[in-house]
Amino acid sequence: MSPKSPADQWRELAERELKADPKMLNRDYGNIAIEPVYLGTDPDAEIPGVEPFTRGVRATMYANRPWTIRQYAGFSTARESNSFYRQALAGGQKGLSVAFDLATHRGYDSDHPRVIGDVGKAGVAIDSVEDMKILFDQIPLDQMSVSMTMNGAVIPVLAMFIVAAEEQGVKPDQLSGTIQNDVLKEFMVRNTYIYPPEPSMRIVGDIIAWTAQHAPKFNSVSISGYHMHEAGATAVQELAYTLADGMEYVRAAMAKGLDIDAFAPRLSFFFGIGMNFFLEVAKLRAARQLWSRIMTDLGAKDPRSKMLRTHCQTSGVSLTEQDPHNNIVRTTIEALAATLGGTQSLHTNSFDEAIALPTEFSSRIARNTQLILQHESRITDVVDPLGGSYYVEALTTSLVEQASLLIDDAEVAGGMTRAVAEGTPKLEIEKAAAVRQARVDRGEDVIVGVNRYRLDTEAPLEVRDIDNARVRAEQVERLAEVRRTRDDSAVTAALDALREYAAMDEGNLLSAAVNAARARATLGEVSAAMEDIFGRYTATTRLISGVYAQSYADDPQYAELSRRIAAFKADRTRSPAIFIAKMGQDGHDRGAKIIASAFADLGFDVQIGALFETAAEVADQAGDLRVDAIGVSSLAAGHKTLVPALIDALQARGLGHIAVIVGGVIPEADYDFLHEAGVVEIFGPGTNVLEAAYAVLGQIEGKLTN
Ligand code: 2CP
Repeated sequence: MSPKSPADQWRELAERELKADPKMLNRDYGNIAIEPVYLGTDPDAEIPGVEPFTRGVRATMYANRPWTIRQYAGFSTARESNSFYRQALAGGQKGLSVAFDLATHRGYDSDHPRVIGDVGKAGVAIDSVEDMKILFDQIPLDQMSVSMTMNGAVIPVLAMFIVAAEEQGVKPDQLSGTIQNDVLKEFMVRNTYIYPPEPSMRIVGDIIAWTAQHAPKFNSVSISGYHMHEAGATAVQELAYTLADGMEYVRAAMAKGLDIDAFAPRLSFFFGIGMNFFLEVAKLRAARQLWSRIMTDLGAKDPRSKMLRTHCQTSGVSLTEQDPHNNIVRTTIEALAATLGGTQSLHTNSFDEAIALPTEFSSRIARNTQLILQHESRITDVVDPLGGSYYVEALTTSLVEQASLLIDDAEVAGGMTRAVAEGTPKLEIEKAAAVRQARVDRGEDVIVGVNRYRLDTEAPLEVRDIDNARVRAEQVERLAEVRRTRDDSAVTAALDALREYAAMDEGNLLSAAVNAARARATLGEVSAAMEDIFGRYTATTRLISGVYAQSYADDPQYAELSRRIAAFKADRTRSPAIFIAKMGQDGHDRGAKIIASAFADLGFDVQIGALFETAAEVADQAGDLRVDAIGVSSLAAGHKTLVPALIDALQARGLGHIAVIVGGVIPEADYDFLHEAGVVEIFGPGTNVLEAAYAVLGQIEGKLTN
């Protein structure tokens, strides 16, 4: 019997997916007939829906079912987020994706003193099942697929979701959706970990085991390269470290005695999509090819275990504060790359997201970007339309080769848990980020409206502002109500059981947390019970050096600034000293790291603080270190609460002479407020590092001569 032709193989698969004649997918553009797939003439050519899935995990892809429009959103209270979700669903969104605030991510209830600036700011505040029920009010959880971006406090959040569904009458096996649950990249780039790497890996394994048994339609992990991309990773690094993380989760689950094919079909992925159009298309194709091979090597037999299904998000770092409507164009290009790359689900950024949380207007445009691609552009008519392009295929092969080498390195180093604990991938990504920043600052990489074609004056942009004090007051009140009306002895018993599971290293932590959530234990209490046993992780901060000095070796402005700093040092027998601070639960540290290493290369004496500090802690350290300036990096909207608190703390310690500088995502509408509070310089996104260094030196010299 002769082997089946590619066309026959494809038709057989397509019939199964469609449950009908695939000819119904044939379309025409007038006299031009369009087939649902183009397979070429090579009998060995790859077929969509067939291992290694380079051309897509489904034979019919979008010609049968387009990707899920899944916008990541959440802010303020559960009630306000719920109303936003329902509006978005009415406007054409297909799946939900919940953004939690940073207090929730880091396992703190809204009334905890460390989270004063964070409650409700960069996501929705969730303290108990009662909040979770409000979040999904009138959203039937047996029908809506819900993604939740949660890693640190993943156990209480998933437990509360399960109980909220239960109280809607929905059983776990009816739930569809995804939990991010990808802790390794938290240690590398995203920083919303709570516990040290090893117990964190146990949590990942327990969730995979629980969902495989009780919630088989729920995706147990969203193995994420997105945050590496955002932190400045190259496409090869993003691919390699993400897939290597995936291998680690597979091994962790297998170590629990699970059969690989029992859980692997519900591992999912998440990539960032930037502006290098064809490279990004090839990245998704390479990811699928690599994963299929990796899973075969790890022993998977079921083809579904080898399918890399992914969500994508257009790149946040590619958005600019300057001339922000250009971001609509950038997002469209990136969305096109994600979909031509074959993503299953997509978030398109709103044009104002470099500055603040999206408004209703900007989120509508972002959603419509996808609706227009699905309904008007006709890109969904044909499966993998770029397959067979000489260029795209060559890029795919190169990415596969390069990423394989890096994966091998991680394996030789003992796997990603160890590599992450040692900090090597993090440092490599930071190096790549610094190189990229230097290229932008020098104008070698052009960014329209930022380092070229910049407007003289920018029109003001209306942005969403969250009244953090109001949200916090509401949350604190509801927490008090929950604590008043529950049976405390049931809560204590459930938390003791959880602690025991944690200590014994047996029993499933999620199942214990579900009991605690039913009893109305709060998120902070569930999290703290595990912290009692596991401890809380503190990262050590390491700085790269030399990247800026090297990139600017021939730059006269750089040389001039270095000279001025050397003169400062000669005059005062010390260097100008700056402390780079991250306050609140905002773990975005790419900008802080870039500034710290660039300033250090220039000759500043740079100290970088730990993540998650309070204003008082920063003031104490700045005093002890006798710095001239503090550079506050703020990317999670806490600046209006935390910066005035820092200035008060400095004054109270007699340190009012220290210049306070703020950088990061600061809406221009807040500049006056911050200046009035005493801030001397503000650097928004897109600031040239060299210009910032000149300004800071000027401020320090000014303070010292006055
Ligand atoms: C799909 N289906 C098809 C076809 N295409 N059936 C027949 N023919 C086709 N052509 C079926 C699928 O098999 C599936 O059913 C169902 O339709 C849904 O499709 P899907 O492709 O699985 O899409 P999905 O349900 O949307 O799931 C996509 C992912 C999932 C990627 C697998 O993990 C996901 O939604 N992830 C989203 C993650 C997310 O939103 N993250 C937010 C990050 P079955 O299921 O029965 O097979 S924002 C984070 C921020 C930035 C942060 O982290 O800080």
